[in-house]
Amino acid sequence: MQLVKFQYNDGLFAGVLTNGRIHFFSAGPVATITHYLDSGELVSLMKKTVDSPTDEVDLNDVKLLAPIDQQEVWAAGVTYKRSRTARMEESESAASCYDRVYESPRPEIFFKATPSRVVGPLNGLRIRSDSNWNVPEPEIAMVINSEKKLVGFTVGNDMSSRDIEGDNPLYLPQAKVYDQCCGLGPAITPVESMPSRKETTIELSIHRQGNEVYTGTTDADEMARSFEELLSWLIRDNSFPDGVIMLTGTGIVPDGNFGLEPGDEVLIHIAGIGTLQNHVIQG
Ligand code: DO4
Ligand code: MG
Repeated sequence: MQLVKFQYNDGLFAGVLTNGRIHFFSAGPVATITHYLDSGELVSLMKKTVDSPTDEVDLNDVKLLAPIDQQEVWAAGVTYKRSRTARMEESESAASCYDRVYESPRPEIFFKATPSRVVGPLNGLRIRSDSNWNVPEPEIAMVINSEKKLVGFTVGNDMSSRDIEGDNPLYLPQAKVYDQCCGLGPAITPVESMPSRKETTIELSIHRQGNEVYTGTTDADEMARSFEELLSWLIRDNSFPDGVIMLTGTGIVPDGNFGLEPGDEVLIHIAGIGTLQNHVIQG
């Protein structure tokens, strides 16, 4: 059972996805998910909805939307060895910063996106007009409610301009935050339904003109920090009245000079959640 936001005919709805069918919430058609994330009884509300005779619709007949209302999106960085190595290679001047932050008690945490900068499944993710080297970053995204409690997970794509970030670490916000810089979806899996960290595999594949031009894989167990640890740093002296989504860092960075091109299709699959697919557009 997963929580989804979707468009059906001309309306926006939230509901529960199970076995390829979406059940509208039993409270009647609602367009937001925050209430359910904040309820303290997400799984039982979802079960109640599936078990009650409410309207339902086939997954193939709707357009899934990014599972976000008014939440800010934040991100952690350099939480996997692969990210540390790649960052140290791309930025000679900041190599020691990346090396140190991987080992330090305090993680790297940065602001990633407002909801208007987030795109959902099958929508276009942007590469900046002033950048020549861009990669997707496939990341497990924690869904945290307004009580600062981790309630679920979704798939995140932390699009990054590596040439801008590599030029000077002070350019990080520009390499990370811009229109259509973040992908989220296709659904939220409640914490209780996620596989173990080792079984939470993360796969990235990139297709260009019908050919697979990149593929990579890792799993959540490769992450150097726990989800709880990242969350505890994020919420320190920070309130999130609408809840917050936190990307947990990438463990897959393509080698060498590989960069995205407009028209590429990016597929990120995370076990227990599903596949987030987006195409790439140039700003
Ligand atoms: O420090 C740069 C960003 C790191 C990041 O986004 C990641 O490791 O996923
Ligand atoms: Mg990242």
